[in-house]
Amino acid sequence: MTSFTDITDRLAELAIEVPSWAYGNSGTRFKVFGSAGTPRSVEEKIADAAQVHTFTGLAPSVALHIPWDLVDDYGKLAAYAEDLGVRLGTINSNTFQDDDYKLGSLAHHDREVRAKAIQHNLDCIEIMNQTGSRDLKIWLADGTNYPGQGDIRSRQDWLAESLAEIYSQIGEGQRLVLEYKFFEPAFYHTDVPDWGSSYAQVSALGERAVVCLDTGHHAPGTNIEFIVAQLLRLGKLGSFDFNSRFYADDDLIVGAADPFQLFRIMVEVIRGGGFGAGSDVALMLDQCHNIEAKIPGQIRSVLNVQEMTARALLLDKEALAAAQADGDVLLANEIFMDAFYTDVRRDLAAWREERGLPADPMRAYLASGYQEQIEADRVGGAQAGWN
Ligand code: PSV
Ligand code: MN
Repeated sequence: MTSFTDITDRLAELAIEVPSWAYGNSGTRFKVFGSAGTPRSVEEKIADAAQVHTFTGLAPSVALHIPWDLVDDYGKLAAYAEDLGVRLGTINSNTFQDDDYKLGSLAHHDREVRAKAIQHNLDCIEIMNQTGSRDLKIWLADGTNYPGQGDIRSRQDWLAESLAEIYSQIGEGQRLVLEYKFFEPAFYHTDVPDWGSSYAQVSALGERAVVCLDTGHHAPGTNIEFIVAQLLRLGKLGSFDFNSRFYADDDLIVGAADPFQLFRIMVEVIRGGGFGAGSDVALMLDQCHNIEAKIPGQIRSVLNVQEMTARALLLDKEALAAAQADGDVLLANEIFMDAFYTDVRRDLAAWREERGLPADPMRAYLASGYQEQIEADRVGGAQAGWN
């Protein structure tokens, strides 16, 4: 049996990257609701992200999205973040918001549009050089809506060429991370729809190109933990974009829709060496809070990941391996479920207190006065959002 005291050191290795866009007004294709205290600048987004780390100790870095997080001086921004106790993480490029990208970006049929999208990614690498970020994350809205609309095979070749140009500028300690999504905004075909397509593209590039798995980007019923196991086996799982989905790319709080799925994913992450200090797998959130409070929404998210990680660490691997070797189907399942059903909340509260963190980060944040302060201070100006 594995007990909570056996896993405390490993738990301390958990680090989750939060997305800058979770603090701004973002969310759905429909109404994006404003809220009091929403950041008006990149600095204010980072200040909010730093609160999540202060109260949980779980979120030491913030991912940026370019151009949403454009500033003149990234060295200064990195220093500002450091003063608040966090660092700048993954740089997400964005080739889906300009009119030029209507029919695609890196996989577009027109070389000029591809060149523009490539240049944007090279600009992002320049930002990474200034922020000290390791990862350039590329997600493409590229695809088509109607059969016959585009040459789906040539688009793979164009995409490969574009990615190779970007990859040639990826520095020694940097990585190109390619995210996949099976539909939306393109509805007939997507140029990087699934892990296999992403894997094929990044494998052709080289060692420092890896796959990003966004949990919301799969068809209902997909066995995501199998994909995790497979990519870890192949050494190509670069990062996660964690969120919850009921239907499609819902961008809800991770662990909210299906905590059991999050548990199963974390079991495979740990099993495959993707967790902890020695691992290169980045655990990021990619969420939007449209109706819920944003900072508490992020706090709840990282706590959910922590809870399911603790349960996954509690899995009695030896007993499970023995039951599997015996072909004991029901015992193996029982051992697996025992770990999932273990309520770790009280142990985690005590574990936090031992480390000088609040036992209940949600309540501690709400009592801190930060929310009231930003609601009073941030009146006027344009609230940050998708643009
Ligand atoms: C696309 O749906 C995505 O998951 C990508 O990661 C983007 O960078 C992010 O959402 C924000 O639009
Ligand atoms: Mn994503």
